[in-house]
Amino acid sequence: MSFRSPFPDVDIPDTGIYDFLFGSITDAELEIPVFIDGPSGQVTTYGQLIAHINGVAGALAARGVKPGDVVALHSPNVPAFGAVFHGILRAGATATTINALYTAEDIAKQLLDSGAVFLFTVSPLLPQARAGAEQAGLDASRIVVLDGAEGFASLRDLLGELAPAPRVEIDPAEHLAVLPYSSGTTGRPKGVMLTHRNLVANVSQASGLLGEGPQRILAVLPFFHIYGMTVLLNLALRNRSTLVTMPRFDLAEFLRITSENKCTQIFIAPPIAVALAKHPAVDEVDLSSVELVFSGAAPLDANLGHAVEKRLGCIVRQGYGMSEMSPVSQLIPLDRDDVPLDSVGFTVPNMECKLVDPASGDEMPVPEEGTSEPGELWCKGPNIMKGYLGNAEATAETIMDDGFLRTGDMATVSADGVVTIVDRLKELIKYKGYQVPPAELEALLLTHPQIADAAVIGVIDAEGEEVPKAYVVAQQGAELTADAVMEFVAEKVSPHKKVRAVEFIEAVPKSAAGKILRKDLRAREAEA
Ligand code: AYL
Repeated sequence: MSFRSPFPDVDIPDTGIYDFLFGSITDAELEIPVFIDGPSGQVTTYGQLIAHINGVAGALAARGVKPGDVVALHSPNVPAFGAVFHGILRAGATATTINALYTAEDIAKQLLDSGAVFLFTVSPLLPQARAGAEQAGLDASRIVVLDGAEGFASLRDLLGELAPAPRVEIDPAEHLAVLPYSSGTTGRPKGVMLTHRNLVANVSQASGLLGEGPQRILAVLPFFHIYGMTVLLNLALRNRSTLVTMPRFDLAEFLRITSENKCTQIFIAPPIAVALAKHPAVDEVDLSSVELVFSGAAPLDANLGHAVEKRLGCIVRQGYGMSEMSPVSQLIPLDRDDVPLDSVGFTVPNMECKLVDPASGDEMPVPEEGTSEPGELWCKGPNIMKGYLGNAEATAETIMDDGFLRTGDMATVSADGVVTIVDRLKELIKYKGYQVPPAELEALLLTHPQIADAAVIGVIDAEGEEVPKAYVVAQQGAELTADAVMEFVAEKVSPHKKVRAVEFIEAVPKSAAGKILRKDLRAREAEA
């Protein structure tokens, strides 16, 4: 038995994302600030943004980039991100956004897998971007450094060419707009194929529930991740809101920038809620402008959320989703004070969901009163990805023939449609809201000469945060310490993927087919 969104369907315009966001912009709106660079205070207006988007699209077209090509964007949150991101899409190309924390190896993997023909980066990230491009065989002449660097084209160079944006035909339902990477329910990161329609749909589905624009929004969550891309960037652009960008999180800067710019909305992942609820520095700034703190990407503790509401005098809301759903499938609407904060609220319009018993594969009943038993959440709607790039097998395991996507998360639903995420079925680990695929760490651990076997799961540390933990089987006679294992990994991975706990075991529990029995490790953890 499935359940639909309790809200009426919304209209999803049949256009590309550029026309959707800017097609009906008025002269007055062109003067509105779209970006304020947090650290410097520099302002970009909607008019300037649109000119830059078209300039980037023209410069890419002049360099031979055509519809169907993939262009990589590797940058923290700076105002230029918006111009380049939408410039790539305006040229008919597909943007693959690369995590700004990535190592050269991670960058090379994504460039190769996506087949990117150009790479946009920023000067502080140039060393790893260059090394990654070299490993992937991407020539240095195909790297653009937004803020400029000796020997590389800059954004200013591209815009100076004044090349007109090309005329491209976009079939919204087929044309790939973005290719973020996600490990999904199992394995290594895969390219998530999101079409123009997926992006237009998800902004349309979420916007009615997130209040009226325009707002002044603190944009510290990265635009390269789907949360920042849809819920911050595109939703704000659609509402003619102003985004105050921060390239990295630093509590003092975050508080100063929020306060000085009188931000009305802050989008965060749960670790920032901890700081907002507990850190003494919060009392030293005036945050009275803040009306909403919105948390997503990992479970928010309800008490923590209420502590933030009380301390800031604002409302706290939560959303849930996945890169594969563009990403939002559930959220707590701004105007609903009656929805428990440990739930993820209601299914967004135009979506249908069901709970499936993971043991039997049977669909579970939706209760007429009270709350259901937990089941795996499956979702269907216009925001569901087209599939994983070049991976029909993983696509088929994730999207069923009838269009439902398996989330790999366990949820309950109440009679009035409130969804609560209660557990994670899939192997994915979330560290501060970032994805950590255990398969990647396990493969890396196995390259250590003194490690015979290894398995990685997420565990909750003393601060209540999920962290990657490795169970390691040492080679016979090896003298291996937990610190040595953690150091070995730390040298080779992006900071969010570090192994933060190690336990030595006799053997990794495995099924007859050789699959790691993560649930046995979780049970072992629960007993400890
Ligand atoms: P990905 N509670 C519990 N788990 C969550 C939540 C939440 N509120 N949000 C995301 N997850 C987990 O692709 C869950 O396991 O996208 C899910 O399958 O990086 C996985 O993260 C997806 O990870 C919003 C705001 C969605 C943000 C997002 C983030 C999407 C993160 C909707 O309104």
